Amino acid sequence: MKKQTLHNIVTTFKTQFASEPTDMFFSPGRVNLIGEHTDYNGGHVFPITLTLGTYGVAKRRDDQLVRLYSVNFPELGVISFAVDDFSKMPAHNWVNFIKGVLKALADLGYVIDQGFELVIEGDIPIASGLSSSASLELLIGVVIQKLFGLKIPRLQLVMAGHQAENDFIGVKTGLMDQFSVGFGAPNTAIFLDTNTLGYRLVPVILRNFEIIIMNTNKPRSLVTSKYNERVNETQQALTALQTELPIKSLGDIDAVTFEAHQQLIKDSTLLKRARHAVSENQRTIEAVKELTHGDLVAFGALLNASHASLRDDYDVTGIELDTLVTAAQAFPGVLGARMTGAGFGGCAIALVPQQSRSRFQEQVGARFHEVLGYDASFFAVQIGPGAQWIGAVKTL
Ligand code: GAF
Repeated sequence: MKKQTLHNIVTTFKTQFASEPTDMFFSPGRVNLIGEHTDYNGGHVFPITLTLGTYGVAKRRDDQLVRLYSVNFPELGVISFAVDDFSKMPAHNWVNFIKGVLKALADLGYVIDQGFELVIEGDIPIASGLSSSASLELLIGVVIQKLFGLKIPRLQLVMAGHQAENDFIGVKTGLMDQFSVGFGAPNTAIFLDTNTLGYRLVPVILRNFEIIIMNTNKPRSLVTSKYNERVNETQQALTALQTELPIKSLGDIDAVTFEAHQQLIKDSTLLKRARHAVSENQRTIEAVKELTHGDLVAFGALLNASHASLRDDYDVTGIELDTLVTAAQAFPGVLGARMTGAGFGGCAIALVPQQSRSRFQEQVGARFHEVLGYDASFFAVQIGPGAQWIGAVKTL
């Protein structure tokens, strides 16, 4: 935990609200190792939670007012609203995620009839595919739980975040991000079956390799419409397959069954989208096996295959991500690289020999600059805990 950030937001809280916060919270970002665009298709995902995330300090109020301030958006100042005001205000930016979760919790029957004050500060690059939004959604979940003494099962907090994203914000995402932020644990990845919600924590042992996140620094424009388009396309492909197969999702079939029935999907674009969803699900299951057996070479090859499928069949990469991934894959000793998250900009990951970190960044960074004319950024992954109450402010 970053003590400096906590000290900073406690001080900001005192300045903005002229009182002391009582409790401190942290909620991480996530990076998905493999299993991309499978979570709304009933497939598997394999994310890890980062030590980067969103910090918050909060205090309950005696009236019904909610007052919020983000160090990342000082230009918005303090935003206030009644705790039962669920109106979406586009100009309020990050606050809509909070309102969405408050509404979802109210829909679940949790009565929150008192307000609170909250200051947050995040160190996840925003709109970079590292789930700054799920981080915020789960942060407010743990804040509410603690401040109002509510016993909310973790899965309900996850569902509330998911509902906020889907119904309030309007991106028809799967459950991966909120689930990962809610259930993440240090040094492990979450192997989640989005069909059953069964999951297993898998130790991430990379020996003398490390995962480097490569940020294109390209804000993900049009991500909502393009993302929802992919959701729609895979649903149409599923409907075509269901005319002969008794399946509920694309995650229910393997590659062999898919090939045997693919002629049911007449449209060539829909066929490619479905092929990605089915093959990526298989790769994810394989990748977890390989990582568990310690075969990092095979694991890395699956990362490469995942990127190719996201580029060629799912069409969610683009020149920025492809440039980074191609340069990373060509770097001596790198075992694999792929885009991560929704795509259309954002971040990629690479499995890099530890001793090559700085040369890797220099070389891949130089290639990116040469092609795109601006800089990418790089950082090594550390796998941290899920969303949590850190403690009372007086213990800081
Ligand atoms: C975004 C979504 F929020 C996730 O649910 C997932 O679909 C991901 O894109 C792509 O794998 O992060």
